Amino acid sequence: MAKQPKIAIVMGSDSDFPVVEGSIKILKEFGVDYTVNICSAHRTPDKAAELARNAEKNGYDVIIAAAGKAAHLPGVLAAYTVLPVIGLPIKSSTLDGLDSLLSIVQMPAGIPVATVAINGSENAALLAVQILGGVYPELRTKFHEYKNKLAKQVEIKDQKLQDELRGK
Ligand code: RP5
Repeated sequence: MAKQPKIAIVMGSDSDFPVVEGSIKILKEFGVDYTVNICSAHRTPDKAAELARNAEKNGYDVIIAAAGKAAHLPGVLAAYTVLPVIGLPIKSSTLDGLDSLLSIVQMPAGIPVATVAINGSENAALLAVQILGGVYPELRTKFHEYKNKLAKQVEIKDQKLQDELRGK
């Protein structure tokens, strides 16, 4: 059987899960297989290294890494794998997620992490699907459909607004 697309979602803490659920929703919508694990760059550094080292061998195509505060998880995973890593900065309580964003986005040359917006979990999954679309044509087709659906939703909203403005 041909290899199926698979995404590893890794989060630094269970407290990140409410945000990560946005990624899960998108992956379900696209029918992409995924796993979700808690793994901290600071509290379980060996596990983080092992997970990233084995990700390719375990059939993953892309890693989404969610982390908050001094958010080193995406960068650490990227250090141990050649798979693309998408960093999802979690909004923290004290600095509104700016700490997470800057910790993830400012990677040194050679070890990229594709960083999405603070709490941008839908976009993290969408970007992962787009990357997979380069390898799995059926996902590219689904992405065309997804964008068409988005555009239609905007058109419906615009029509509704025009109707309201005309007092219909
Ligand atoms: C990070 O520290 C986690 O990704 C989380 O966003 C943040 C706080 O973790 P907890 O103290 O809630 O476990 O490593």
